[in-house]
Amino acid sequence: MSPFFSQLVSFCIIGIILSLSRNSFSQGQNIDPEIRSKIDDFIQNIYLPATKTSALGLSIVQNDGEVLYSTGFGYADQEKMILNGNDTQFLIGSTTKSFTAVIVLRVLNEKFPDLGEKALDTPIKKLIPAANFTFNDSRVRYSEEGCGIRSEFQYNNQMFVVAGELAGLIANSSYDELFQNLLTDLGMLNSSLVKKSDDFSNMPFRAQPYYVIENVSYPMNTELIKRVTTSNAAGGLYATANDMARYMRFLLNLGNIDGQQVVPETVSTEYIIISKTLAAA
Ligand SMILES: *[C@@H]1O[C@H](CO)[C@@H](O)[C@H](O)[C@H]1NC(C)=O
Ligand SMILES: *[C@@H]1O[C@H](CO)[C@@H](O)[C@H](O)[C@H]1NC(C)=O
Ligand SMILES: *[C@@H]1O[C@H](CO)[C@@H](O)[C@H](O)[C@H]1NC(C)=O
Ligand SMILES: *[C@@H]1O[C@H](CO)[C@@H](O)[C@H](O)[C@H]1NC(C)=O
Ligand SMILES: *[C@@H]1O[C@H](CO)[C@@H](O)[C@H](O)[C@H]1NC(C)=O
Ligand SMILES: CC(=O)N[C@H]1CO[C@H](CO)[C@@H](O)[C@@H]1O
Repeated sequence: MSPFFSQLVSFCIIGIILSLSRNSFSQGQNIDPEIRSKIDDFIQNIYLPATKTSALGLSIVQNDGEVLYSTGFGYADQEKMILNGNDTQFLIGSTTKSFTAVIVLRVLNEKFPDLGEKALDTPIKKLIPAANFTFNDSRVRYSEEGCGIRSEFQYNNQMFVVAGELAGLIANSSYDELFQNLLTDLGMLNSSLVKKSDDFSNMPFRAQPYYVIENVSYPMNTELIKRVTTSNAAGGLYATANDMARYMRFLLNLGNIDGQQVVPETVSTEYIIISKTLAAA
């Protein structure tokens, strides 16, 4: 993990998928007040003070896709005393990678429907001759080699960036445009990728990031966040707790949200199988 990404851990969005029995609450009713007060108490009185986290967004989605709880804790900005809410934007860091995976599968399915899941095992050059990538290229050239290819799992930002670039090339578009299309289709209207042109001073709906040194938290220079724009596919998404609830509903309902099939069910199933395989590895 690069130092930049490790700094991001002090502000985060937590999404929880609860496997609660459907009969626990009546339809449309929100979270059980007793469970809610335990969660609130833990986050407010234990988690935030112990970790010096200024703000935390939480959304809880039941396994069938019903949003049980979507809320914000703490302050989006401690100095200006701006309360954190379920519409406050947070840089969600590496959770962005899961969106990149959806985008890659979506593009491959659109452009190579006949290949099906084999698209992932097809050499890139066959999918897009113009790609012409080598491991000696651009960002990869300056990375230290940690292990041989396919020999072991390694946390890796660069390959997500490459995957995002390739999805853009294959779609004759750009990663950022594909991302924006996905956000629009998912109805994640309060979320966006970081842009070089962002004027953070005019974005009170964005959480001020903090970093912690020896148990004291300091506001971070938001201009530094723009460094992530070279690696948007690995960590450039600003999202809200409400929007992350939509994303969870989309995944839990196999690509469907509000009755609209955003990616085919086959693609979603593939996504889940790959995720489970990786989690088990
Ligand atoms: C950091 O601060 C918290 C809350 O003020 C306190 O509970 C904890 O003991 C402190 N930790 C250290 C290492 O000083
Ligand atoms: C978001 O927060 C507002 C204000 O606390 C609340 O009224 C609303 O129900 C929340 N939204 C969801 C989806 O829980
Ligand atoms: C691929 O890149 C190499 C090295 O830059 C170049 O020599 C070659 O012509 C390129 N091939 C294609 C198909 O663009
Ligand atoms: C990798 O790129 C560097 C810088 O362009 C070049 O000097 C080197 O020869 C390349 N190595 C290989 C194996 O192509
Ligand atoms: C790719 O997009 C460009 C500009 O948007 C367009 O001119 C070109 O025809 C497109 N190429 C293909 C193969 O669709
Ligand atoms: C802070 C912010 O951008 N809020 C917007 C979130 O999305 C809703 C619905 O599009 C808007 O009404 C809010 O203004």
